Amino acid sequence: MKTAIITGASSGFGEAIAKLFAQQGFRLILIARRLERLQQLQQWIAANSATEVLIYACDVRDQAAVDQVFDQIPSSWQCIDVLVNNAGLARGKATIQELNFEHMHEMIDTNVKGLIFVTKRVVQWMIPQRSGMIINVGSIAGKEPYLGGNAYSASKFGVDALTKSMRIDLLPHGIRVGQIAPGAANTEFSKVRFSGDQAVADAVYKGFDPLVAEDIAEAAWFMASRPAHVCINDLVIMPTAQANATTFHKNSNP
Ligand code: NDP
Ligand code: 8X3
Repeated sequence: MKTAIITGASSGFGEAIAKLFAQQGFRLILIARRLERLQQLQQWIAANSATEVLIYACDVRDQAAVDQVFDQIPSSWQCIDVLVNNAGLARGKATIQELNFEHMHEMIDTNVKGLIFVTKRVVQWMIPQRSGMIINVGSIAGKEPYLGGNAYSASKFGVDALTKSMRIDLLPHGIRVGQIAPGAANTEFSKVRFSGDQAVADAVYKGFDPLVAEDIAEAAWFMASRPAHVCINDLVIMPTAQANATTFHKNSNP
């Protein structure tokens, strides 16, 4: 049985990826801060698949907490086929002159450092087995900057760079590294970005059909189900109504 680790599994892309991978027969190690959400997901998976799930409440920004999680994972679970580095967030959309430094730290610490903390532990297990796949969730914001994107964009340009760099580092070890870079997707992302303001979050997706979490889960599954000699390096996935980071075709009478 194959094993995947998914970070940020308590909502959005991570939750949808967990459900799809479970239905495809993967056993799962799921990480996020909200334990209750992970427990609900564990129950859903138990009811809808025959696979096993381990859940760990962990803030990926906290290196010691990440190490504690990996120290607890039973040895029979340490053969990891797929790591999905999905945990991440944006906070605010202020210009650089207005940027809140707490927001900046949270984005860089989660999206860049957290990804590195988790990856460093997982590759210690993948290298001896001479196989494994890492899927990093980047963003269109990691391809093109936009007004007020500054620190979030920097973090996702960082994910783009890490993806390319890790692929070089891990090449001699037979480990595949790829990225999914989505455009606008209606998850909890905007609610988190705009401090829980649901009306502002809903307005982001008004007038067009955004991506949904399942679109990204299907892309992750496509990457993970390629034969061993194929590595999907990068998938930029947009809603049909979004041409690039800033150009949308919106219905003016939604
Ligand atoms: P959600 O807010 O729905 O999910 C984010 C997930 O990340 C949650 O499970 C959250 O769990 C977890 N997370 C956040 N911070 C931490 C942390 N410090 N430690 C552990 N887990 C954490 O948003 P999405 O599903 O949309 O976001 C997933 C990824 O996709 C992010 O990296 C995001 O930047 C990226 N993305 C999103 C796009 C979109 O438009 N939605 C487009 C492009 C990229 P918890 O709060 O329980 O810790
Ligand atoms: C999330 C998409 O365009 O809001 O990464 O940055 S965007």
